[in-house]
Amino acid sequence: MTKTALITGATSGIGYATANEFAKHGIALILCGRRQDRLDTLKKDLDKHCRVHTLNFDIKDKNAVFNAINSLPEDFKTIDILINNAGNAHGLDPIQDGNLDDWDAMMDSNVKGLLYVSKAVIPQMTKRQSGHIINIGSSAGKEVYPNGNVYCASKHAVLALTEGMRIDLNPFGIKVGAISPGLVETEFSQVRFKGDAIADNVYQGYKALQPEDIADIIYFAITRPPHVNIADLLVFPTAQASSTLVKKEL
Ligand code: 8X3
Repeated sequence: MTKTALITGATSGIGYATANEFAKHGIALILCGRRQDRLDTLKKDLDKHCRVHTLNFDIKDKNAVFNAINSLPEDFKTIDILINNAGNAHGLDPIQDGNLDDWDAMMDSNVKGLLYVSKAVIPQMTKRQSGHIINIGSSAGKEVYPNGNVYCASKHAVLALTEGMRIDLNPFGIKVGAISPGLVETEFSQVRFKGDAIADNVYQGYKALQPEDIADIIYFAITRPPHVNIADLLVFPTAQASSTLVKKEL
């Protein structure tokens, strides 16, 4: 039977690439994002491959999350796969200079938003005793780097929550895992540096991961046999050895 996947942050980057990858394989899609125009375009593009429903909300807004997910039409109500992808970095400052709004934005989306969406979806999975949750972590969830402080903390929290979910949902046969990418060339750095030209340097001088590389891995993870769960996967571009070591040719 065709599966249904809900993807947060589907309008760009890894979420967008994952939506396209899943669509190729006919998976029914619930695409969530803050930008209605992008959701509309995506729906138009993917409609020919699979059933698509869009939900326009900000995962930071608790009520909006529950209203949107509770409003799903009957034929999209059963969510087999949840991809908790939405999240961002804001700023790259030493802790003593950190901006409170940046901190709030990261904790509210990367940690609390992920929790709200999970809370809205998990009850139907426990009821059916099936489901698959993939949280998009980061290499920043595995190690802390200079000025990464709060972003790294938020991604460490994502990995802790992944473990917590896997433990608590174990009796229900629900798969839970995390995919943790290093440097992926997306709007990520534009957002982190608030449009500053410095963002352009992040992906220069080496071949960064592309969003499609991660989408490919996510599709691999969701297509393993029922007894196989990809619990935790760290993915770097070949040029990257750690958060602070990248072999660049400039
Ligand atoms: C994105 C990777 O190195 O910018 O999560 O933290 S990094």
